[in-house]
Amino acid sequence: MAPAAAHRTASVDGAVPEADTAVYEAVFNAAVAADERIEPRDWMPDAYRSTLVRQIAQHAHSEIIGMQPEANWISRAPSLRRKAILMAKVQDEAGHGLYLYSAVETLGVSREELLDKLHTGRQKYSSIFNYPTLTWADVGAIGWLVDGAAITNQVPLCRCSYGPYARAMVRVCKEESFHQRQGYELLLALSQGTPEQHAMAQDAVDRWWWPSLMMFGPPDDESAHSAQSMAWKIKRHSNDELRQRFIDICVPQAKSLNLTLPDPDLRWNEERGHYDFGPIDWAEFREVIKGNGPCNEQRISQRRKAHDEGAWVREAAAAYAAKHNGATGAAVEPSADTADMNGKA
Ligand code: BYC
Repeated sequence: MAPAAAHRTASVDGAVPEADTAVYEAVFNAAVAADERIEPRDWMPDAYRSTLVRQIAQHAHSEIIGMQPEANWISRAPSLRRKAILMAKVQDEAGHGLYLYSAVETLGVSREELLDKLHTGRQKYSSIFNYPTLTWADVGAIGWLVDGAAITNQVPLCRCSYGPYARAMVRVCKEESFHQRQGYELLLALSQGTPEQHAMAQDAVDRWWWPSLMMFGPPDDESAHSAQSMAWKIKRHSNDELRQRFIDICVPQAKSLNLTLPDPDLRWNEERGHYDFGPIDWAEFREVIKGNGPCNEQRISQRRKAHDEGAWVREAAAAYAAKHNGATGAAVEPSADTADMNGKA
């Protein structure tokens, strides 16, 4: 067997003979350089693993915390059609959380541990979800701007070097694309409606614009993890590159919506081939990620409550799984009383 293939896969517990570590590392680096995917059973440096756990966990937490601001409007959606669309969107976010928690589990961390870290503030979630949804137009602004920013950030993650994360991103991006369009369409309807509706849409965009730009993370010269994550091809572009790409996409879309963006410095720069934009309030960003945003406390206490109230579902699912798998994990025949639930006669 060629050295590359022989030194790609670690033993089941991830251990390799110490003397071989340098060889395994060289094989890992060569695989990353060749744009090959790293898979769960492959040897990987501890720091690569912990960087992935940090980023994917933060991403998963963002998806499930992100359900809250929009779920706030399900009961007050202005029509049955809007309610059905919003419910589907919020359910999609729960699904994204599940794909992403599964991706982190392939790195050897249990879901219980991840949720505990979220609930105790030891892992972060996106700053954007600490802002309140004050009017119905906020649902549109979140779809257009927040999901739009998410797509801009996540499309390159479909090419992330870690296989399970990259594959989860493919489906997430398809669904985010629908979310972004529903937000745009909702804002367009408001913008073309009564003067009050137009004003409501404008107010929502004014409030969500700057926090959406902060979603991409701190400026490159303050981004602690970007250089290493890009070298490992976890991230394919820097925070500032993606932020600029998003701004360039949004400016013409805002014009088509007949809405303005709340930045007097926004103007096309012929030389750069990009829009220039005004300063971002990084002090606000730092406060929000420290836990002092408008809704941080509310989001975490709501999450803990949902988790506690869901305990009986987890217990029932575990009991059901144990009944079918047996204590050893071996497959057992379903008993008569649950056979119908398996679709077996
Ligand atoms: N919010 O070195 P940096 C969604 C932290 S869900 C909070 O640049 P990195 C949606 C960062 O963690 C959208 N914290 O970090 C859901 C680090 O702190 P630690 C979520 C942030 O990882 C429902 C420190 O700042 N998307 O779209 O290289 C409904 C230094 O940052 C933020 C993802 O999670 C922030 N905005 O780059 C609708 C995408 N930014 O960990 C929509 C995946 C930075 O050292 N994640 N920090 O304590 C990424 O692409 C990258 O993690 C980031 C940050 C670009 C976000």
